[in-house]
Amino acid sequence: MKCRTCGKKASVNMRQHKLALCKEHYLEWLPAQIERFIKKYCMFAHGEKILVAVSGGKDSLSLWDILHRLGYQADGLYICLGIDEGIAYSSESQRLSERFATDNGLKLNVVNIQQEYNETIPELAGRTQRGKGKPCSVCGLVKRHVMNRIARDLGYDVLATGHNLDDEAAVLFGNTLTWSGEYLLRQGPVLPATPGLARKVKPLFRLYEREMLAYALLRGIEYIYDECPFALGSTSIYYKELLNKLENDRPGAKLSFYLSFLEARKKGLFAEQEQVQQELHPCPNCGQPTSAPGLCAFCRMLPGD
Ligand code: Q46
Ligand code: ZN
Ligand code: ZN
Repeated sequence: MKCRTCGKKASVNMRQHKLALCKEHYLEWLPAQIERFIKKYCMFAHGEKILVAVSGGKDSLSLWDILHRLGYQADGLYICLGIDEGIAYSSESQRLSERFATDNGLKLNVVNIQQEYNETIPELAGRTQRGKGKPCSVCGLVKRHVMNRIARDLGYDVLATGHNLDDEAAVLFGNTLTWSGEYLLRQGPVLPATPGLARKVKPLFRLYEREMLAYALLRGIEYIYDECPFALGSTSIYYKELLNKLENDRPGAKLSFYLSFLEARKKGLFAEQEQVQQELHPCPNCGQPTSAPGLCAFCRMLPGD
């Protein structure tokens, strides 16, 4: 396989795009693609302050690297969840995130859940009904809350996460299996700002996981290889495997599944739902919007005085 641009030996072959590129041209092509999507989907402009949620994994660190290379003002946010599980998952991912920031002269905000809320994620999950069995639901709630809080308190215009196409297609597949209209309505590459909440964007949503892996490896980004130990056996991994089988037989199937969803929604597939959106009011404790009467789900979960 030869690079389409220069004819040298290709390092990355993308069957879904019928495109092969050498290292040098791949490292130019991928950020250019992302820049195109940022503009096409009106994610953010050059003067805006961006907060990138980094986990120490290949996607979020690569996203940060790309935004920096494209000349955007992007700071990082690392949330230390206190997950150890015998592989020092949180401390290792924090070390790699901090190292990436130092090596590139970037600003990283760090929030330690145990220091701020007195309990690690596994401890919080163990104590609450929501965390029964697996800590992921509690973890997701805490991460959303902290990301919103930091974006609001430190004056960021937009919050960017490293979700790639494989992540997004798996969530879409899950929501489609149950026809969860409310979730389908909200799922997308851009969630506009609402009172109390910053705009949320996913600049990698059209990039395959394999493409992001190739970018991280070719750029020499040091990232945490291990997945969070609690991700093992999750339904989203199962859906990713199913979609990979489909993609293998029909290159491009994953991308077209996701893009045709966005197209169908634009044409009004979920229009009726839109009118029955819930009323939101600010939580009396933290000020973030909630549909619950009284305290929001996050504040209700915290230990009482
Ligand atoms: S970090 Fe948290 Fe994930 Fe680990 S506990 Fe579950 S939700 S799997 S992205
Ligand atoms: Zn080339
Ligand atoms: Zn609250």
